[in-house]
Amino acid sequence: MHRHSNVVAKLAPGFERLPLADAECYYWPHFLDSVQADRLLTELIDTLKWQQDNIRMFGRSVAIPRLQAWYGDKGCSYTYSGLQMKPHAWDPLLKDIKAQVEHHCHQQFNAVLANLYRHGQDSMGWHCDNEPELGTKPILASVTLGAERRFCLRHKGDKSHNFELCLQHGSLLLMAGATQQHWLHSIPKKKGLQAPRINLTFRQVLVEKSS
Ligand SMILES: O=C(O)CCC(=O)C(=O)O
Ligand SMILES: [Mn+2]
Repeated sequence: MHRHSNVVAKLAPGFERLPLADAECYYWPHFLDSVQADRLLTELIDTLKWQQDNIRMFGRSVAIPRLQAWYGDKGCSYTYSGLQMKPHAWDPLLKDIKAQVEHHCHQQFNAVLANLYRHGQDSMGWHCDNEPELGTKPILASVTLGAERRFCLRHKGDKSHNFELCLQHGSLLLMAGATQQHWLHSIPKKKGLQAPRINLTFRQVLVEKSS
């Protein structure tokens, strides 16, 4: 193990590394041009199979504050907070973006979680993406479309150690290395915001041999 080497060795020049200890995160603000980003936002809002999911919290069923949709290769099921998601077959638009992301990140992905934040009251709480299906040191590529929202990061060991950035329309954020091991992330609510935002997190899910 080369402790200080980067997991993501070859990256397109548009990426800039975020100044985070114990993490490997890269941000590309203008990954998609604004024409493509505008078109994708409108089309994905209309065409993806958005659903309102509930999770169990303290023994009660609670509606999560956003809509979501899970797409991927056959067998790429995903479980989080007791919610098992079976993938929809790839949508052509998602497949296109996936190819673009893979090309620039030199990584392969077999599934994507699409989140629709309908307005500023939709959000995502503090979490890390460390589900067993993702393996150790998962690489996640996150494309943002629509309204700008704060993406907050907090170190698990030292809570005073935090960082945030504003994820722009058409941007790409890559999380790799030990990021999920050492950091939590969240999308807080934004007062007064009416405009929607879509986030697509491409993931490589380990497929069970038996499935
Ligand atoms: O909406 C975002 O930018 C974050 C989404 C996220 O963290 C996730 O889907 O796990
Ligand atoms: Mn996440």
